Amino acid sequence: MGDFPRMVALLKTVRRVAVLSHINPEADCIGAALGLTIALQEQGRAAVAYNADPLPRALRFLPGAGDFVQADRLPGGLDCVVVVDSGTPERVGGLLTGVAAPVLNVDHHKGNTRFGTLNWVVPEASAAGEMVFHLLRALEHPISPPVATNLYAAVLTDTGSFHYKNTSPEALRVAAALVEAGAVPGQISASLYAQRDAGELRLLSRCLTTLTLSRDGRVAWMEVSAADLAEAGLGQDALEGFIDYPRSIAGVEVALLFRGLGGDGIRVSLRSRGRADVAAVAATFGGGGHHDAAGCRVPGELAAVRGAVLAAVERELASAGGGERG
Ligand SMILES: [Mn+2]
Repeated sequence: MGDFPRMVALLKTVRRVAVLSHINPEADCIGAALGLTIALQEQGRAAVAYNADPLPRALRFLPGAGDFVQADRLPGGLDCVVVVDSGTPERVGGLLTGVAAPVLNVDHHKGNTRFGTLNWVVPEASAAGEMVFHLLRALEHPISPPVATNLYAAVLTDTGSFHYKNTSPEALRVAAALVEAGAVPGQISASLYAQRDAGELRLLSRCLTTLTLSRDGRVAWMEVSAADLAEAGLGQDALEGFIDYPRSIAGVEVALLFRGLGGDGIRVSLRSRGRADVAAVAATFGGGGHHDAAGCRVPGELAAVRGAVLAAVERELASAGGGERG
């Protein structure tokens, strides 16, 4: 439980609240942040969702997205700052710099550094959105359809559409309660997963030609260069879901996507199908995430980065045991 009761008590008293989520935002952190922001607004608080990065185009359908603020610094005079889905203060960019108000840390990353004034960290939670649901229940705040839509999008995406191991009974109970509160699963899934640009699929077809498997078939990876993205006229969020293809191959235990950042190193996304802890692999390169889904940014050229990361994946698979080569 940690500081949960004190967090609830504090949230009942505050007026001006900033709700922060992590850089390179995705639907869990944005859904959790917008859901909480809207609920606080419904209670008459002056709540605003801030992020150091822009809102991905694909998430603009979420209720409250129009009031989302991209900023480098927070305004003064805040009563509290809530940070969702972020394991370290650096994850919110520079937004916590110079903040005097109490910081409420609401997160489900196992490695969370408990950087808040009050910390509520639940690694078993499927999504930050699931945690915000429980927070609103504790605040006795009835969940409105706009809030339910945001929190459902958060749970849906962080469980990989209820495919991943974190699809717990609790995740499904919360999802059911959110549907009862007005979230419409078909509409939300269509908004998240059926709004692709044809250019994204052309980029995917190109990316699939780089698909490579390790000799034992347990590791599969694909690559995309900054030039590929630029040529397609697409941003990083065009790559959403690409990693599901190598991950879907029978026998694959770890899937990776290497993306060139044009002189800024290589961004590596990692997915495990259960045995390997890819968060541990990402952590050795300064990244983070969850047991089954993690990422890191590694300086250097693609070939060198790929070699180093694949070696670390092999070590992790070896130490995880249970396989033929255990
Ligand atoms: Mn999350």
